[in-house]
Amino acid sequence: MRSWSAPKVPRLPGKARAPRLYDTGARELRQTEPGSTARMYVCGITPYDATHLGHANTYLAFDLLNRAWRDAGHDVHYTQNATDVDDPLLERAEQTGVDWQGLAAEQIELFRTDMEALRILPPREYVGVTEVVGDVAALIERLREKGATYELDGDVYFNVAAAPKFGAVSGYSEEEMLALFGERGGDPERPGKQHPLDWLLWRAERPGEPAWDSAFGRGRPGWHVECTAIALANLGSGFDVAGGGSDLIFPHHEMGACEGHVATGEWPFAKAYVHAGMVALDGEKMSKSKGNLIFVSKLRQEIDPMAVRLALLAHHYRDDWEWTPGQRDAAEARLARWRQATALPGGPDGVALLALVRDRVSDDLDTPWALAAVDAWAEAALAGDTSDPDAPALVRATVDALLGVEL
Ligand code: 5CA
Ligand code: ZN
Repeated sequence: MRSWSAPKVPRLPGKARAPRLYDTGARELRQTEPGSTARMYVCGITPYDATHLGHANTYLAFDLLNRAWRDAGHDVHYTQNATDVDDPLLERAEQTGVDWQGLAAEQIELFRTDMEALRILPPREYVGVTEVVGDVAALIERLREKGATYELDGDVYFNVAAAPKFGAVSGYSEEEMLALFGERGGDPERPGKQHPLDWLLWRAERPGEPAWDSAFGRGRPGWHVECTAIALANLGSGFDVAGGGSDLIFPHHEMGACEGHVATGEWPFAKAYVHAGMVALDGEKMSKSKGNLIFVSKLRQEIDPMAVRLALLAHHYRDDWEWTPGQRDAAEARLARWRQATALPGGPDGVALLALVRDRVSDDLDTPWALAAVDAWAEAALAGDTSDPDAPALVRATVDALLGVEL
């Protein structure tokens, strides 16, 4: 389906090194080593409610990576899905008496508008699952041919015993896995399964639910396999980064990695698994199911979208944090200060600031420090150091290209 429109990214003088990132699977910081084209898959929204600050925080993290890779001279092939058929979407449509396809289309459109306002670079392929059900079914067929699946009352399951790398992404104990699987859309207690952690690949048609024809009868794809199929079709296996929020470490990315491995025989499915922290409100993770949300669409009507971006950038992408109104005031004040400083006829050394921001961003996307460096530059400029007449333009370009903030 249609992606969204791309903001212009200024080219900066010189070249950065490719960033190093915390890889959840390796459990340490690792240098990314993309080829001339870096390949990235980021899990997209389940479109049943508007984009909240938690989503924005996650997509912003991978936007920073996208920008850092480009600054290091790489092209970036970025793919994202939208889970436009799944239980929570169908449930919400049913509760509110609206058509599920209409609800998904409307929320995806709102998401695009939010992403554009936040100047998030668009994916090359933005793929709704309903567009590629045939590809997903073909992948399940491959898994079946490898002997990794079984049927239970018409549903098709992945047999965890067929996945030699199971556990490699999260490193969680079986006890932790069982608890999280139950909380995050899994069915550890369903009778008849061969193992409680076996996961659904294909759900047979239930009355009133959307369904597609397949070699396993009419039904719809399970969650994890959609992302595996979309990533494989567009990026191939061994792509550079699979990303999402930390709530996707298990089961989603664990199970997806195993599907990719078993289907292709190649490991790793993604070279690095990278996860953004969770944004909370009133002490709990922001989530559509709990309803404790700050919507991007609402916030950006109240404050400049660049202040929304700055509020998010003030946190390290891997940290869990809680939204408070004070952060919005601080971000607005920072934006105003930066705009004021870059409107001056000169400032302190702009080349030095570019080097600092590049250095911080390429070190696991350390935006709090990058922001502090720009703050110090702006303060010095406002205090009267206007020695470098080229600095304001270069600082604007730096902040735009690397942090996505248009001053
Ligand atoms: N459609 C699936 C991924 S295939 C999904 O998780 N959709 S979602 O709408 O629930 O979340 C979209 C993205 O936002 C995911 O990467 C998720 O990890 C992230 N996310 C969800 N809630 C938060 C939160 N409170 N803070 C940070 N990121 C979040
Ligand atoms: Zn996903």
